Amino acid sequence: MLTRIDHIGIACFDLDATVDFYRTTYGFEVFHTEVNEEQGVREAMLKINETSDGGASYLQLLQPVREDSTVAKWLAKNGEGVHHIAFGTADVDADAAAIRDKGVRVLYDQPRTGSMGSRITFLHPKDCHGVLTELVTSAERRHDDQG
Ligand code: MC0
Repeated sequence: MLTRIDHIGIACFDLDATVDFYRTTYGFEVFHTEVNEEQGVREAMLKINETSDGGASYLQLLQPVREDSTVAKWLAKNGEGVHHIAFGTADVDADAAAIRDKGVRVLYDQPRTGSMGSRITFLHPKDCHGVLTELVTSAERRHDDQG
Protein backbone atom coordinates (compact mmCIF):
# COMPACT_ATOMS: atom_id res chain seq x y z
CA MET A 1 0.00 0.00 0.00
CA LEU A 2 1.30 3.43 -0.92
CA THR A 3 1.10 5.53 2.24
CA ARG A 4 2.86 8.83 1.67
CA ILE A 5 4.60 11.10 -0.78
CA ASP A 6 8.17 10.03 0.01
CA HIS A 7 9.75 12.75 -2.09
CA ILE A 8 9.53 15.01 -5.09
CA GLY A 9 12.64 14.79 -7.25
CA ILE A 10 13.84 18.09 -8.72
CA ALA A 11 16.57 18.14 -11.36
CA CYS A 12 19.07 20.99 -11.23
CA PHE A 13 22.32 22.05 -12.86
CA ASP A 14 24.03 23.27 -9.66
CA LEU A 15 23.13 21.38 -6.49
CA ASP A 16 24.83 23.79 -4.09
CA ALA A 17 23.09 26.82 -5.59
CA THR A 18 19.74 25.03 -5.55
CA VAL A 19 20.16 23.94 -1.93
CA ASP A 20 20.97 27.54 -1.11
CA PHE A 21 17.76 28.71 -2.80
CA TYR A 22 15.62 26.28 -0.77
CA ARG A 23 17.40 27.27 2.45
CA THR A 24 17.25 31.03 2.02
CA THR A 25 13.78 31.18 0.42
CA TYR A 26 11.89 28.60 2.49
CA GLY A 27 14.15 27.75 5.42
CA PHE A 28 14.49 24.06 4.45
CA GLU A 29 17.73 22.48 5.67
CA VAL A 30 19.66 19.57 4.17
CA PHE A 31 18.87 16.31 5.96
CA HIS A 32 21.17 14.05 3.92
CA THR A 33 23.47 14.14 0.88
CA GLU A 34 24.98 11.34 -1.15
CA VAL A 35 26.21 10.34 -4.59
CA ASN A 36 24.33 7.44 -6.19
CA GLU A 37 26.78 6.19 -8.82
CA GLU A 38 24.33 3.70 -10.32
CA GLN A 39 21.76 6.42 -10.93
CA GLY A 40 24.42 8.97 -11.91
CA VAL A 41 23.32 11.67 -9.48
CA ARG A 42 24.49 13.75 -6.54
CA GLU A 43 21.52 14.47 -4.34
CA ALA A 44 20.40 16.44 -1.33
CA MET A 45 17.37 15.40 0.69
CA LEU A 46 15.49 18.21 2.44
CA LYS A 47 13.07 16.82 5.01
CA ILE A 48 9.73 18.63 4.88
CA ASN A 49 7.58 16.70 7.37
CA GLU A 50 7.06 13.44 9.21
CA THR A 51 4.18 11.27 8.00
CA SER A 52 1.55 9.21 9.81
CA ASP A 53 3.05 5.91 8.58
CA GLY A 54 6.26 6.56 10.53
CA GLY A 55 8.12 7.85 7.46
CA ALA A 56 8.74 11.32 6.11
CA SER A 57 8.37 13.47 3.02
CA TYR A 58 11.36 15.11 1.36
CA LEU A 59 12.37 17.30 -1.51
CA GLN A 60 15.13 15.53 -3.40
CA LEU A 61 17.43 17.84 -5.33
CA LEU A 62 19.34 16.03 -8.08
CA GLN A 63 22.41 17.07 -10.05
CA PRO A 64 23.80 14.66 -12.63
CA VAL A 65 27.34 13.40 -12.20
CA ARG A 66 27.55 11.80 -15.65
CA GLU A 67 26.58 13.07 -19.09
CA ASP A 68 24.92 9.73 -19.88
CA SER A 69 22.72 9.71 -16.76
CA THR A 70 18.95 9.85 -17.05
CA VAL A 71 18.87 13.20 -15.20
CA ALA A 72 21.50 14.75 -17.49
CA LYS A 73 19.48 13.64 -20.51
CA TRP A 74 16.28 15.04 -19.01
CA LEU A 75 17.92 18.38 -18.09
CA ALA A 76 19.32 18.79 -21.60
CA LYS A 77 15.83 18.38 -23.03
CA ASN A 78 13.71 20.18 -20.42
CA GLY A 79 15.92 22.37 -18.26
CA GLU A 80 15.53 22.44 -14.49
CA GLY A 81 12.31 21.37 -12.80
CA VAL A 82 10.27 18.55 -11.30
CA HIS A 83 11.73 15.27 -12.56
CA HIS A 84 9.68 12.65 -10.69
CA ILE A 85 7.44 11.94 -7.75
CA ALA A 86 7.99 9.10 -5.32
CA PHE A 87 5.41 7.25 -3.24
CA GLY A 88 6.45 5.49 -0.04
CA THR A 89 5.43 1.94 0.75
CA ALA A 90 6.39 -0.64 3.37
CA ASP A 91 6.75 -3.25 0.59
CA VAL A 92 8.07 -2.02 -2.76
CA ASP A 93 8.19 -5.57 -4.17
CA ALA A 94 4.50 -6.22 -3.55
CA ASP A 95 3.34 -2.83 -4.78
CA ALA A 96 5.52 -2.98 -7.91
CA ALA A 97 4.16 -6.44 -8.73
CA ALA A 98 0.56 -5.33 -8.22
CA ILE A 99 1.06 -2.26 -10.40
CA ARG A 100 2.80 -4.31 -13.10
CA ASP A 101 -0.24 -6.62 -13.12
CA LYS A 102 -2.35 -3.56 -14.01
CA GLY A 103 -0.31 -3.11 -17.20
CA VAL A 104 2.04 -0.34 -16.08
CA ARG A 105 5.70 -0.83 -17.04
CA VAL A 106 7.89 -1.23 -13.97
CA LEU A 107 11.41 -0.31 -15.06
CA TYR A 108 13.42 -2.70 -12.84
CA ASP A 109 12.92 -6.45 -12.41
CA GLN A 110 14.25 -6.11 -8.86
CA PRO A 111 14.29 -2.91 -6.80
CA ARG A 112 17.61 -1.06 -6.71
CA THR A 113 19.33 1.03 -4.06
CA GLY A 114 18.01 4.54 -3.55
CA SER A 115 18.60 7.39 -1.18
CA MET A 116 19.60 6.56 2.41
CA GLY A 117 19.66 2.81 1.79
CA SER A 118 16.12 2.64 0.48
CA ARG A 119 14.90 0.15 -2.14
CA ILE A 120 13.40 1.80 -5.20
CA THR A 121 11.85 1.14 -8.55
CA PHE A 122 10.34 3.36 -11.24
CA LEU A 123 7.18 3.28 -13.36
CA HIS A 124 7.43 4.42 -16.96
CA PRO A 125 6.17 8.01 -17.37
CA LYS A 126 4.35 7.12 -20.59
CA ASP A 127 2.16 4.71 -18.59
CA CYS A 128 1.57 7.29 -15.80
CA HIS A 129 0.11 10.25 -17.68
CA GLY A 130 3.53 11.81 -18.21
CA VAL A 131 4.84 11.50 -14.65
CA LEU A 132 7.97 9.48 -13.92
CA THR A 133 6.87 7.73 -10.74
CA GLU A 134 9.08 6.06 -8.16
CA LEU A 135 8.16 3.58 -5.43
CA VAL A 136 10.30 3.66 -2.28
CA THR A 137 10.69 1.48 0.76
CA SER A 138 12.91 3.40 3.11
CA ALA A 139 15.58 1.50 5.03
CA GLU A 140 13.85 1.69 8.40
CA ARG A 141 10.56 0.47 6.89
CA ARG A 142 11.95 -2.59 5.11
CA HIS A 143 10.36 -5.90 6.00
CA ASP A 144 13.44 -7.95 5.09
CA ASP A 145 16.70 -8.20 7.01
CA GLN A 146 18.94 -6.25 4.63
CA GLY A 147 18.74 -2.91 6.29
C1 MC0 B 1 11.77 10.81 -19.80
N1 MC0 B 1 10.51 11.09 -20.13
C2 MC0 B 1 9.91 11.66 -19.08
C3 MC0 B 1 10.90 11.69 -18.06
N2 MC0 B 1 12.04 11.15 -18.55
N3 MC0 B 1 8.66 12.10 -18.89
C4 MC0 B 1 8.37 12.63 -17.68
N4 MC0 B 1 9.28 12.72 -16.66
C5 MC0 B 1 10.54 12.27 -16.82
N5 MC0 B 1 11.41 12.36 -15.82
C6 MC0 B 1 9.86 10.91 -21.42
C7 MC0 B 1 10.66 11.59 -22.52
O1 MC0 B 1 10.27 12.95 -22.63
C8 MC0 B 1 10.29 10.77 -23.72
O2 MC0 B 1 9.06 11.19 -24.23
C9 MC0 B 1 10.14 9.37 -23.16
O3 MC0 B 1 9.88 9.52 -21.76
C10 MC0 B 1 11.41 8.55 -23.35
O4 MC0 B 1 12.44 9.25 -22.71
P1 MC0 B 1 13.92 9.37 -23.25
O5 MC0 B 1 14.42 10.69 -22.88
O6 MC0 B 1 14.01 8.94 -24.66
O7 MC0 B 1 14.74 8.39 -22.36
P2 MC0 B 1 14.78 6.84 -22.12
O8 MC0 B 1 13.65 6.13 -22.77
O9 MC0 B 1 16.15 6.40 -22.41
O10 MC0 B 1 14.56 6.85 -20.54
C11 MC0 B 1 13.38 7.30 -19.93
C12 MC0 B 1 13.22 6.51 -18.62
C13 MC0 B 1 14.53 6.78 -17.82
C14 MC0 B 1 12.02 7.01 -17.88
C15 MC0 B 1 13.08 5.02 -18.93
O11 MC0 B 1 14.66 8.16 -17.55
C16 MC0 B 1 14.62 6.00 -16.53
O12 MC0 B 1 14.99 4.83 -16.49
N6 MC0 B 1 14.31 6.66 -15.39
C17 MC0 B 1 14.36 6.01 -14.08
C18 MC0 B 1 15.66 6.27 -13.35
C19 MC0 B 1 15.90 7.71 -13.06
O13 MC0 B 1 15.24 8.61 -13.60
N7 MC0 B 1 16.87 7.98 -12.17
C20 MC0 B 1 17.23 9.34 -11.72
C21 MC0 B 1 16.69 9.62 -10.39
P3 MC0 B 1 8.83 11.56 -25.78
O14 MC0 B 1 7.40 11.99 -25.86
O15 MC0 B 1 9.82 12.64 -26.08
O16 MC0 B 1 9.13 10.27 -26.49
S1 MC0 B 1 17.56 8.64 -9.19
C22 MC0 B 1 16.66 8.73 -7.78
O17 MC0 B 1 15.67 9.39 -7.75
C23 MC0 B 1 17.19 7.93 -6.60
C24 MC0 B 1 18.59 8.35 -6.27
C25 MC0 B 1 16.29 7.99 -5.36
O18 MC0 B 1 15.17 8.50 -5.41
O19 MC0 B 1 16.72 7.50 -4.30
